[in-house]
Amino acid sequence: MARLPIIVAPDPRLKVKAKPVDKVDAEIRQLMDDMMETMHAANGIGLAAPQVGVLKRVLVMDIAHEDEEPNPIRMANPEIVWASDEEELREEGCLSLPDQFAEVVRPKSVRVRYLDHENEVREMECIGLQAVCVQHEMDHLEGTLFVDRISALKRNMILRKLTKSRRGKPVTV
Ligand code: GNR
Ligand code: NI
Repeated sequence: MARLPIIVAPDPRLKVKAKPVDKVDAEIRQLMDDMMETMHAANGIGLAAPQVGVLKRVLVMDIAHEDEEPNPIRMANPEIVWASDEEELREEGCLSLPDQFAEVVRPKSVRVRYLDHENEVREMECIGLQAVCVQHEMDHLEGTLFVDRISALKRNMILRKLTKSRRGKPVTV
């Protein structure tokens, strides 16, 4: 297991569409495990491979609280096969946009088809925070950040803050 550096916006690697995996083999399983460790260490509830510089359609999630049993979920090539018409507004954050938050509208629940860590096809219905999280992570696989789903005014405020806070610090690769 290894912790991987998380890329912070603005960075061109966060804007690229990630490529599907052929199959979930030992290498992808290792990536999933490293991402899970990285996510837990950063106190995140989700992490997509592009955030650690790997442009593959892989994500991990765990929305369990610290005082609950962990519920780690690993997905490759996720697809939304159904989304509710009903939408919900929720505040989102992102490990690639540290300390920035905004309200985003998304379908309230979604059904996702994916390959699990054993390369088995699975489906999972996500509601509440898990629905928000899986859609947020799948956006990363398209090169989309939550700020791309809010007004240009709010987006530019957030991106300006991040550029400022980065000034004078070395760029992490
Ligand atoms: O840790 C995270 N919390 C979070 C809160 C609300 C909506 C989405 C998220 S995902 C985020 C981790 C992250 O950046 N995943 O890509
Ligand atoms: Ni994110």
